[in-house]
Amino acid sequence: MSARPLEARNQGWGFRALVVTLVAALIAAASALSAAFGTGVANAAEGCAPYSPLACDQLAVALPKAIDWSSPQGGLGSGAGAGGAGTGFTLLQPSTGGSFKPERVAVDAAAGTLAVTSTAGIAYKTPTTSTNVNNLDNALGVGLASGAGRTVVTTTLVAPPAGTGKAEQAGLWFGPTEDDYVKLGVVSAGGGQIKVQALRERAGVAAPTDELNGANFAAGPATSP
Ligand SMILES: [Ca+2]
Repeated sequence: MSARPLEARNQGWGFRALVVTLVAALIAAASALSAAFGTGVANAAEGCAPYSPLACDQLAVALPKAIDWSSPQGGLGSGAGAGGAGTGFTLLQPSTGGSFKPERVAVDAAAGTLAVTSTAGIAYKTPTTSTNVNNLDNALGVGLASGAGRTVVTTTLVAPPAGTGKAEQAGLWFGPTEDDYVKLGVVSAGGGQIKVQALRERAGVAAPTDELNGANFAAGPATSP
């Protein structure tokens, strides 16, 4: 899964701004992630835990903010050891069981894309109400300055794969924690199809009424949901 330029801008009303990101997640009942809460953002001894290995004063970005991967972006590095090109993102959604895995994030400057190879993790619900959850890796984001204003965030998903129908997904998230956020993404629906889904979680609760799903449609390079 990859994405082309991501942009956020403030339109003048709304949220006490928090974070937004490209996310890629996979629910896979068979493979529980080890809860390695010890790398990257989870290390309270460095950076701005639990949000980022970067210093706290490096998290917020000025609006309008556009991330264009065809040019150097700074922020969290990609590739093994985070030694590759900057992703443009400065933080990650704090995760109980997930972490920053830069070796699964790649910047393609020629294509102007960011590719995230997902793992079996998702922020959906909590371990007390579901299984294999609150373990999302690489939920990249940036900090937005708090204040009045409606924030608009856009991105382009390039050729979302069909997945296996186990809720593999990518898109945008916005919120302070893994238990309080809204997200908009493309989700694997099985049978070679995908769907657009909007979902909100409040205090760890994502009820059926907190979820909107579009009609299924065929995945593939020509898809433009
Ligand atoms: Ca959650």
